[in-house]
Formats: sequence, C-alpha cells, structure tokens
Amino acid sequence: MSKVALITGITGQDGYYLTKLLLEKKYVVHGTVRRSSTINTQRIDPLISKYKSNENLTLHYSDLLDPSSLNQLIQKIQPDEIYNLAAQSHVAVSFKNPVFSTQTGTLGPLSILEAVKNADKDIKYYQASSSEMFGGIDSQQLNENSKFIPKSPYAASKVFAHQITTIYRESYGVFGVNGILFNHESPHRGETFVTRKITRAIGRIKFGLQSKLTLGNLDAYRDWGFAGDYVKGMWMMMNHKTPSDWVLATGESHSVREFLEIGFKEVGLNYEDYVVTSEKYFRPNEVNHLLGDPSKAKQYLGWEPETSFQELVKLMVQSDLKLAEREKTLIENNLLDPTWEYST
Ligand code: NAP
Ligand code: G4F
Repeated sequence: MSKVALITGITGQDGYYLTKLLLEKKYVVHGTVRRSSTINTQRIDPLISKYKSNENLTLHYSDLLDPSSLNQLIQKIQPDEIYNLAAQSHVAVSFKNPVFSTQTGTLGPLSILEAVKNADKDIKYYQASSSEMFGGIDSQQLNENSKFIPKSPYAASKVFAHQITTIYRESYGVFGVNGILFNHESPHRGETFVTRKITRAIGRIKFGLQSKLTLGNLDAYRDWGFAGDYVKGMWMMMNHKTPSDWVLATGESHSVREFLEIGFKEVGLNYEDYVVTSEKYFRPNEVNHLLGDPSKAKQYLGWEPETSFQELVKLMVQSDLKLAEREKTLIENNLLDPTWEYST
C-alpha cells in the first residue's frame, strides 16, 4: 500500500522538490496551503496537473497558526510521515515581523507534535531545522553537536522547534527527526533570498530589463547546496531506523561576492559594473559564516550532495536567463509593465 505523507509549506521551494520526489516514490501526498489574494501554488502547479487527477496529490487550506485545522487534517488523512516545512523563512523579514515569524516557527511545530503524540497510529515527524541556529561567527565547521547561538527571531524560533522535537522524541517516543539543513537553493528559490535575487538580476540585466543590483553584505559566507539534493536527504532521515538530528551541507563555504563573480561571468559580465550596496539590506545582527559538516549523514544515510557550487550558480543563471527572455517578450507585447529594479 502507498505511504501517505503530509507536507506543510508545500507551496515553497522545498515543498516543490519534496512533493516531486515523494510522488515519484508513489506516495500519496497531502499538502497545506494558505489562502492568499493571489495564487500561491505556482511552483507545484505542474505537479498538480500531472498527479491531482489520480488523487495522489491533495491540497488543504490550513495555517500553522490554526492548530485545530492541523489536528483535524492529521486525524482525517492519517499520514505515515509529516514533513513540517512551513515557516516565515526569511531571516531579514523575521526582524520586521518578529511575532508572526516566532509564532509560526514555534506554535506550529508544537501543535503538530501534540497531534502526532495523541494520534492512534505512529506518525513520523520531520522538523525543518536550520543552520541559522548556529549563529555562524567564524569559519568553524558545524555539526549536530555544535552550539546554538541564534541571532534572529527566525533562528530563535528554529531553536525552540528543534528542541521541542527532541523533547517529544525523548519524552513520548515520537519518531521526531531534526534536519539541520544549510542553505539550499534552486531556480525555485524565493526571489528575495540573495542567490535568486542575484540570478534574477543577472537575467534581467542581460536582457536590458534592469541596470543595477542593490545588495547588503557581500562578505557573508554560506554553505550553499542544491535543494533537489537536500530533499532526498530529508526522505532518507525519515526512513532511517532511528530518529535523530542530521546536518545536510556541502562542506564548502563561499561568499556572496564569489556567487556574484561566477554568476556574472556566466553571461560575460563583471559584477562590479552593476552591483551597489545599501544599508537597507544589512541586518541588525549578521550571521557571518556558515560551514557544515555532513559526515554523519554521509556515514549513516549514505547521503551526499550531487551538485557543486559552480554547477548550482550556473543552473540558476541559465534558468533565470530564460525567465528574463519571456519577461522581455511580455513587456514588448504590452502584457507586462516594465520594472527597472525590484525593491526587495
Ligand atoms: P519557503 O520557500 O519560504 O517556503 C515556506 C513555506 O511555508 C511556504 O509554503 C509558505 O506558504 C509556508 N508558510 C509560511 N508561513 C506559514 C504559516 N503561518 N502557515 C502555513 N504555511 C506557512 O522556504 P523553503 O526554502 O522551502 O524552506 C522550507 C523550510 O526549511 C522552512 O521551514 C525553512 O525555514 C527551512 N530551511 C530552509 C533552508 C533553505 O536554505 N532553503 C535551510 C534550512 C532550513 P506561502 O507560499 O503561502 O508563503
Ligand atoms: O539568502 P539569504 O537571505 O539567506 P539566509 O539569511 O542565510 O537564510 C536562508 O538560509 C537559512 C539556512 O542557514 C534558512 F534557515 C533560511 O530559511 C533561509 O533559507 O542571505 C544570505 C546572506 C546573508 O548573510 C545576507 O546578509 O546574504 C546576505 N545578503 C547580502 N545582500 C543578502 C543581501 N541577503 C538577502 N536576502 N538580500 C540581499 O540583498
């Protein structure tokens, strides 16, 4: 019989890649979506077209801040696995909307864990933990035992969710998994995260739709991998015999500046001719350096990243060149208003 998975945050980047993976593995997938005034299912629309008519993919309105809807949903669909990917996941925004970010990041996981604890069947729970929890002060390589020094409301809420998952594992025997994922990117990455902001701008600059790119701290270092590789790791963690905490990372760290250099070079341009910085994009408290050690996942899960940093940058640039070309055609046909530079 097919396994049943529930994914919160199915409309996000990881939601897309995980849904695709689980459907390919013949799971029956349920996902939660928030009602919004504009359509927010663009990422998964191709999957909806392909699988929804077979009843392998079903969407439900819910919100992490509505525990009763989550509880009812879990009782109704009786999932084997729950992947809690939903979060206000933008670190800089969490300083601007701290209460919402924290409520979503803490009460959401707790509500699901309560429903899992009280369910009649054993349900596995995946918590989307984050390398932001480490605070990243220097170039030290971080693993499952490294200290948490959260530096934003986002990171603090992730620490709570991580720890409450461990507490439910130890206190009630819940199969609770914490995936401590370092930054992972893709052509489906939200456009206000730095990698996608850069590759969108490169595409738009190349097609004459944008003249400059305004960023914040160019000297921040991140351990950037490809999201498609990381969702495989999530599934491996959930299908390992024992629940645990797992770091997924590449073991390489690069600066925003290096990302710019490679990205602009891919289209024959020099980033220094286009990039300006503004205080607007600096954070009240910066995470300077993140570098992960994925040895445990490699040894016990057999997980390894398959996409290099250079390949990641190139695949994102190539995808955004195609998008900019389509954007240009729409503008030329008066079907879209030109925007000189996005304000995000
Ligand atoms: P994302 O693209 O921002 O997606 C976040 C998802 O959460 C979206 O589906 C969003 O819905 C949903 N959401 C936000 N607030 C919600 C609420 N109150 N109730 C229900 N749903 C809500 O994030 P991602 O990159 O896929 O990341 C997935 C998870 O992994 C997040 O928890 C993130 O914090 C964590 N994480 C990500 C990374 C990374 O590098 N990508 C690294 C470590 C951990 P809408 O589409 O309606 O906004
Ligand atoms: O792309 P970012 O916004 O990602 P950040 O803050 O590392 O968070 C992402 O990864 C976490 C895992 O460690 C996730 F938990 C989290 O949900 C999210 O997916 O920023 C990366 C770096 C930062 O140091 C930031 O200061 O890029 C720097 N940066 C420089 N200019 C910028 C900009 N970031 C953004 N978003 N926009 C800029 O203009």
